[in-house]
Amino acid sequence: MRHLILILGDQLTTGISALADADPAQDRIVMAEVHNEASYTNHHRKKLVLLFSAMRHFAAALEDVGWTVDYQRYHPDNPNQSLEAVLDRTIRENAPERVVVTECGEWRLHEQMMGWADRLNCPVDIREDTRFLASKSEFAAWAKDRKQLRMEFFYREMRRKTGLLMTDDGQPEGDQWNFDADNRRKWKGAPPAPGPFRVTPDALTRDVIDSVNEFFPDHFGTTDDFHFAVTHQDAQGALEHFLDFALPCFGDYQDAMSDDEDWLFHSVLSPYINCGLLDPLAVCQTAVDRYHDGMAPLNAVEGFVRQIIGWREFVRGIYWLHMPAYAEENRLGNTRALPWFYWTGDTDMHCMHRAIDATRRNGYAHHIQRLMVTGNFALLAGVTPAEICDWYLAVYADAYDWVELPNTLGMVMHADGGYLGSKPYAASGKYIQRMSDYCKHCRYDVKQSFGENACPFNALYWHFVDRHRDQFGSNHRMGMIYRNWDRQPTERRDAIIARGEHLLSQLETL
Ligand code: FAD
Ligand code: DLZ
Ligand code: SF4
Repeated sequence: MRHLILILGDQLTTGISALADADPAQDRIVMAEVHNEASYTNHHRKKLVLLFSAMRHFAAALEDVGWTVDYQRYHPDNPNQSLEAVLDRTIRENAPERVVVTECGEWRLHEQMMGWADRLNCPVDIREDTRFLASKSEFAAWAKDRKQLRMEFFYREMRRKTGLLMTDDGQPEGDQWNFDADNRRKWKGAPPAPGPFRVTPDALTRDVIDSVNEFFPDHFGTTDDFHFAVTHQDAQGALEHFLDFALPCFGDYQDAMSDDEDWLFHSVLSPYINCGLLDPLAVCQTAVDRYHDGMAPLNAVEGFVRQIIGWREFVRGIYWLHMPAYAEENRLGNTRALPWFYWTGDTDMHCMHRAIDATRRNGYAHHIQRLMVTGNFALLAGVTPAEICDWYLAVYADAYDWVELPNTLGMVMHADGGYLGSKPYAASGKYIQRMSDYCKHCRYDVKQSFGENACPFNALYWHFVDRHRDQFGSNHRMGMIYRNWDRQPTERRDAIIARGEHLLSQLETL
């Protein structure tokens, strides 16, 4: 046999580089559901169902077109519970000339992969993941010699590189690179939000649901109402659903949150893009086509494209540029444990309860819930970055270390010194009130900063500002905030700080 081709659970596309020169007559594919991948974090049960079912459907599709696929279904009694052990067995059985694999998305597995050739006594060809616009080395070259790495400038490079939303004479469409300032409307129930694309689970998916419930009873979240796409065709359906019903409003309500709607006008495409069911560039191209066809406004399409060719590529670049030291960063010196209500949703803070409860039910929360509610609270409360990072890695169907870590440790926790934002995204309850209707349903009073019923975000916000004066006092983007704080009467500041101290001493009870 010539090549043994390993396809990982988040590489489910025939476009993957490991298959580039593959030949079904000479090569064999191996795919495996293994304990080590399924339990390196407390993966949401919907994520396990999504990946195992999508892997099984993909393997079946490969077999339909003539491939031999050596596929291991998950069972706790399987003797080989790591990808390396499965490879070891298949190498012994097939004696391939070499193993071929596309580079993976996590440092943890990457380190293991680097030792495979020696330990398995077989050459291993690790290929670049060409699903990304910027390779690791391209990003490193862009970053080299720059004093500051800013997403906005990297994004412009990616716009030029792809030609997306660029005019024939090389200018950004609409004479502006970024329409973020237009994308901050509160949503008051109209226009109606479409809800996500839903697929009724087929027999194979139902089988996976039963296995996940049987073998992963302690994992976070529920498999109830599983409706994710698990095939390329259905993921394409999800993309079209988004383009038809949500994209036109994506920009306007990008930062909005609602007590009634879990998904608003977000695409809910990250679970598919990240595991290979959708191609990121093709997704962007179809959105841009909608703009050119007059079906979606520029602020929506530009905002959407920026998230994918800008933020998504940028965070991956930061990850590989700085790992493994990146995961250890804790520049604000946080030491607090993650409150237990992150796992249960059992808190009186209504915004937190709703964001965590949606996460538990759906394996999904949209960006503003992740950033400005659960993330913001962890930042203000001074939670240890490693603990909050592990939570985000566990609870979302789209979570992989390369994208979760920079978003959490960098964007939310500002623990890396500021690669993902020149100032922390810290906010008081006022922001949450402005962008949502959560506060109307809350036992806390968003207008108060101290006293028993005062919104915890308010005192924690000022406590954060005050305790980090050394880090942020000279940041010109925070000058106004410090001036506002310093202008407040001493008694008021003392009362707020005392309330903050009190809250920090009993986070679990909020
Ligand atoms: P939309 O709002 O519809 O955006 C469109 C697409 O843009 C997404 O599908 C995604 O591919 C991309 N995108 C948007 N924002 C980002 C971003 N900041 N970084 C990378 N890609 C982005 N995204 C993940 O894919 N996996 C994660 O593990 C993850 N963890 C996060 C943790 C925190 C603390 C925060 C603040 C954000 C995280 N994000 C993560 C980014 C973002 O929240 C999700 O990509 C988005 O909510 C997915 O939902 P959607 O597909 O409806 O996105
Ligand atoms: C996330 C995940 C899970 C839950 N299970 C598997 C698995 O059983 N087999 C597999 O090949 N991949 C799985 N994955 C995806 C891998 O963890 C992913 O490839 C690495 O984390 C690198 O991104
Ligand atoms: Fe959240 Fe505070 Fe509003 Fe309650 S009052 S929903 S805790 S921001």
